[in-house]
Amino acid sequence: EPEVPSFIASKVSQYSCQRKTTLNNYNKKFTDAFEIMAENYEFKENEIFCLEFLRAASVLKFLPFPVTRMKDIQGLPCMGDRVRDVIEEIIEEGESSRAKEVSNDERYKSFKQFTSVFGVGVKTSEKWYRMGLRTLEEVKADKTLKLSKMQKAGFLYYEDLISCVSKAEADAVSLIVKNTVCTFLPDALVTITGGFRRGKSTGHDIDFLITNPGPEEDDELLHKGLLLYCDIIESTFVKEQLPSRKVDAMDNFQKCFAILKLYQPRVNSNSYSTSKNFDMAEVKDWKAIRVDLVITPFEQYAYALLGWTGSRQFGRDLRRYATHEKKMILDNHALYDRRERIFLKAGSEEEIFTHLGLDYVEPWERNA
Ligand code: DCP
Ligand code: MG
Repeated sequence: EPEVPSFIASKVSQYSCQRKTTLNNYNKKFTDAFEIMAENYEFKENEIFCLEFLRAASVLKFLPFPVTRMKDIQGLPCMGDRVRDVIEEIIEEGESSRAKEVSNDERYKSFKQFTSVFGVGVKTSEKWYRMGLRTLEEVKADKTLKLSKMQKAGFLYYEDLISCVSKAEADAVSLIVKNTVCTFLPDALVTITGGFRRGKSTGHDIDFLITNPGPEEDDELLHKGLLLYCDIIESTFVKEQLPSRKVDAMDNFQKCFAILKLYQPRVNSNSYSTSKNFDMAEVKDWKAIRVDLVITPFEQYAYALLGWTGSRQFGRDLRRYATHEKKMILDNHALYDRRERIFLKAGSEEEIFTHLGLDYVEPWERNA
């Protein structure tokens, strides 16, 4: 007695770019456990095991029903032994002892704290952990540490940055960014990407893609005002270079990992403002918000939009699909057909899916 008659497990693709995954997750208790396991493997730099759990999480996010028996996952892709053990225990015991062990593990807890700071990744966490540091208080107290500019900003605005960005805040920032960009480049296109474009109601940051249609490129834009903290990474894109084959490659766009100062509406006012309210100077009337600004040449816009909309897992699977099923190489700049030895141009995301022989997947169906 299958709960959804049209659902056939053996027809589920191993690639999330061939599945439609909305934010409606019936299997959160499983996927939360998988994500803890994956994160722990990421902290141990074990990419294979990390991806195994992320792929399994992505398959269960796609299922149109909650898993209640082992029979429910029969025939599904990405259900290896390690994954099945976790599922089985959650079905029987209500929770996973492995995931629980991990979340109480000293190393995991320290890495989780360290990487919650803007500018701190696995490498820095590893270094701090080896030095015997375990908590952020210990890191802050250690005056011998040489923090990067990014990490200093991360500590300075820590409380604001760990509190989620709401959709309302994203919309407010979007207006500010659009207005500011338009004063420099009146024809520029500014698009919110990342989780908000996929329909999420909160995020850890706001991602923007900026392009200027027409011949001239503008690399001046990011070098002007508005930002509390901004680390500008210059474009390193070289024309005609082959797309990167790395699973999680950084792209070469000019970009800026910024912290924006968003003034909160005053009492009795419902509008956001970027100008300081001097009469309320004693209360903090702003919130620090993480913003990624990515500048792309117009002809790469569709590829950049697809890449920056994510989800991360959806992007990984698109690239894996291109490589293994199509003998093509995809990254955030371009799609290269290795058989024909040509770059495939695209003016929209739909065209990229068509080049890859895939059915179009809407942004809100890419929550893999
Ligand atoms: N991305 C990318 N290259 C990078 C960084 C990110 O292609 N160097 C892509 C993958 C992500 C998307 O951009 O899905 C946005 O990155 P985020 O880390 O902001 O992820 P989300 O927006 O999906 O999540 P959150 O809601 O936590 O911000
Ligand atoms: Mg984001």
